[in-house]
Order: sequence, then structure tokens, then C-alpha cells
Amino acid sequence: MSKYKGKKVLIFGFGVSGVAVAKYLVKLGAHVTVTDMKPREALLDSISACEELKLEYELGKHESKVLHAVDLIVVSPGIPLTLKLLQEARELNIPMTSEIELAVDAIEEPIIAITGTNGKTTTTALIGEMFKADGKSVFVGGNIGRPLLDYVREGQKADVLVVELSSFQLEWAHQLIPAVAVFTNLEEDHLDRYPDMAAYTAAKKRLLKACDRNTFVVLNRDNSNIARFQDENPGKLFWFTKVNPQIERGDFAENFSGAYWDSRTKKIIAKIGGGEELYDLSSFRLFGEHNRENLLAAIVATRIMGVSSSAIQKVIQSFKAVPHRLEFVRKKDGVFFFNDSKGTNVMSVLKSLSSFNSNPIILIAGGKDKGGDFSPLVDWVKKKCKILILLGEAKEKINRAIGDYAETYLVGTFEEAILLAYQKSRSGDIVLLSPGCASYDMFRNFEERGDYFKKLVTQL
Ligand code: UMA
Repeated sequence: MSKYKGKKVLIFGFGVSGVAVAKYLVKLGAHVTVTDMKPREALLDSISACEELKLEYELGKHESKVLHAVDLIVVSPGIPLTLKLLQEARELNIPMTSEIELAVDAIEEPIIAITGTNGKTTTTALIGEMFKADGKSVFVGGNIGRPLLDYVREGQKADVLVVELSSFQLEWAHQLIPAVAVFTNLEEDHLDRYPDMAAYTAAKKRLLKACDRNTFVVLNRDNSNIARFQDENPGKLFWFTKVNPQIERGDFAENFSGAYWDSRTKKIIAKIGGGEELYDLSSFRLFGEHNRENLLAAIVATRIMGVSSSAIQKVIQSFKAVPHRLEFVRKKDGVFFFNDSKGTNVMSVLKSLSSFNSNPIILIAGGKDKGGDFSPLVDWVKKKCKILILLGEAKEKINRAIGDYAETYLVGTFEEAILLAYQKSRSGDIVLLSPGCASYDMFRNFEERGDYFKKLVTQL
């Protein structure tokens, strides 16, 4: 019998994750109440997805009375642990868990876990495709948008699970032991949730702590915040780097296990379990150096799990950009439009700007500020941007940091931003939506923002 049968469960947050939890626990016989800060009218999608479940609702507020006689609380990733009501629940000793913990508790298949500030969605998608190309059945989910718990509830049986995990989800990853843990990079992000970079790093490090001695740990050698993780690595260490290890020489070069970009031959060279393998990137369609990094990480993660090099090479040739990640939308009057709505922090904007060669860029940025410092963009704005169009809650802050380094406009609406970008563009320019901010001041999520951008651009 299910351990949740007859239990009174309270779910905090009724977004994608909350819906997955409600469906799962009702199926297992729990009595479920959902509380969400948003009013009913703003949650109609979630409510209709669960209309047959007989849930109870406390919407528009979080009030202490919902804690009465609760056996278990399940917290959505977007809800900070500092929430007053969660503190009260802790004082009442009510057990708390998360969607990821519920899922991991029921999963026995190998999990390839991917985290990092940027690149994790593309890396996750690449890894998923590589396993598929090798003939494996794969579930790809987690922070990428498909709840891990859906896999369990639907009774799927995949050979391997490829799971993107955010720092928010990792705060609750106590039972996870991944077969492979991939760390793409670590930059400043989510400083509206975490008091400082150390707290954000600690959340990311939870994935490292989750590893055991059999876990393959894949680290980015070129990101100093991540490279440092080697000192605390409990598993089997593999690297990826954009620099030939021979340049560094010494122990690192001699004992190198992993993959690197060889700028001389313009190939990726993998050294995993003896011997060298070459991967040809001439038909790799993703823009930018950062995508080469994502590819390096994916090659290491899949090759150590026995995926054939021919399957990997096939994916290198066929893989198309993940939606909302430097996604090419259209060329209109010689102007190239790119949707990078998933660029929700400063470093991801920087990487996107650095992906383009010499075409002048009209950058559309702004949204809900996440506490980031925009000044690292100064040099790139000087070098690459002809115009900045700023909008959303963060527009004044971004303007103060970078507005002096290109012709800058502050606009009131998203529509205005796109139209102005188009009017100011000349043939050969690039119009890039890369907000460097969350979307919640104007949209439900970054997907909605990116889809709306694509719609407006298509209508131009
Ligand atoms: N809410 C409250 N009280 C609060 C705060 C929020 O009730 O104090 C409610 C909101 O009103 C909203 C609900 O919580 O209705 C949203 O919950 P959520 O923010 O956890 O979002 P979900 O829709 O459940 O989606 C979550 C992840 N979102 C976040 O971590 C913010 C999704 O990642 C993930 O795809 C999904 O679970 C499935 O696993 C998105 C994301 O933006 C892509 N992630 C961040 C990132 O990548 O930077 C971490």
C-alpha cells in the first residue's frame, strides 16, 4: 500500500511542479490541498489540469490555518525556504519535501543530472539526443520543463533519465544519487533568492554532495568556480575544456580524462578510458563558444556511459538549437532576429553577445531584476551593440550600468521594443532579445516571452 494513502498533504505553489505533485499524490490516495499566492483567475490552467482530482484550494494567500493537521508539505522550486509559513511549518515539525525528492524516491534507473548557471538546458537536450541516437529509451525532464515526477506517475520505464536540475530543486535533493553529475558553469544568478554568491554556490554544490564514489562527475575546467569543485569531488572525475590540456602540461595533461576542443585541428578530442577519439564539428549548427562547451560536456557525459562515438557524431550533425536559446527566428530586410528569452541572467547575455562575430547588435534587454550586476556587460556592449532597447522593471538599473555605451532607448511595452528595434535596424544587423532578467514582470515564464517575441517578429 502506498505510504501516502489517507495522508493530508499540502502543496505550496500550483505551477508546473505543483500540478505534477497533485496528480501523483492523489493517484496514491493522498488528500491534497494546494496553496498559492496567486488568485484563482491566474491559476486556471493548473486548476483545469487537475479538475478531476477533488483538490482543496487556499488561493490568493498563504495563511497559517492551512498547516492544520497536515502530514506532509511539498514545496515547489520557486518558493524560497525562507517563506514565513514554511518556517512556521518547521517549528510544527511538519515533514517537508519536493517534487524531485518524491520522484527520486521511486526511481531506480540511472539518472544523468545536469546543473550550472547557463547551458544546462542545451546540454541536457544534447545528452538526451545522444542516448536516443544510440538506441536507448530516454526520459528528458526536470527544470527543462517536464516534471520528473510525471515519469513516475505515468509508469514509464526508460533506460536512462536525463534531468536538468536548478539550484532551487537541488535545495531538496537529499536522496538523489546520480550516475553522472554534470556541472556546466557557475556565474552570478538568482541573487534575489540567495543572500550572496556563496549561498547560491552551496545550493549548486548539493549535486556534488549527492554523488557517491561510483558517480561520474563531469566538471568544466575553464570555469574557476566549477573547477574548484574537484577538491570536494567524491566520485570519478572527468573534465571538459576549450583548451588543449597539453598547453597546461604537468599532472593535469598526463592524467587527463574527458574531452577538449583542439583549436589547431578544429575538432573535439575525447580521451575516455584510453585512446583518443575525434569529433568533427564542421556541421554543428549551434552558435557560439558556449555551445561548444555544452557539446563538450554532453560528449563526456554520454561517452562515459557507453554511448557510441558514431551516435554522438550523428547528433553533432543533426542537433538544432533549443527553443528560446539563441534561436534564429527570421531574416527580414537583411536583419537577423534571434530569440534568447532564456537568457535570464547577466552572464548568459554576455555569452550570447560574444557568440556573434562582427554584425552590429540591437539588444533588447530587461524584465524582472534578479539582483544581478550588469556592469560585466560594459565591454561587450561597447564592442558589439549599436543600440540598446531596455524595458521592464529592471530598465533603469540596466541603463545606469550600460546605457552610456550604446545608443539607448527605454520603452514601456514589449511591442514597442520590437517595433523600435525593427525601425532602427539596417541590413546586416542582428536584433537580439536576451533579457538578462526573469520574465515574471510581464509574462508567465520565459517561454511565453520568447513565443510572443517570435510572434511579433513574424508579424513585422
Ligand atoms: N508561489 C507561491 N508563493 C510564493 C512563490 C510562488 O504560491 O511565495 C507560486 C506562484 O504564484 C506560482 C507557483 O508558485 O503559481 C510557481 O511555482 P514555481 O515557481 O516553482 O514554478 P513551476 O511552474 O512549478 O515550475 C518549476 C520551475 N520553476 C522555477 O524553479 C521558478 C520550472 O523551472 C520547472 O521547469 C518546473 O518546475 C518543472 O520542474 C523554470 C525556471 O525558471 C524553467 N527555473 C529557474 C531557472 O531555470 O533559472 C530555476
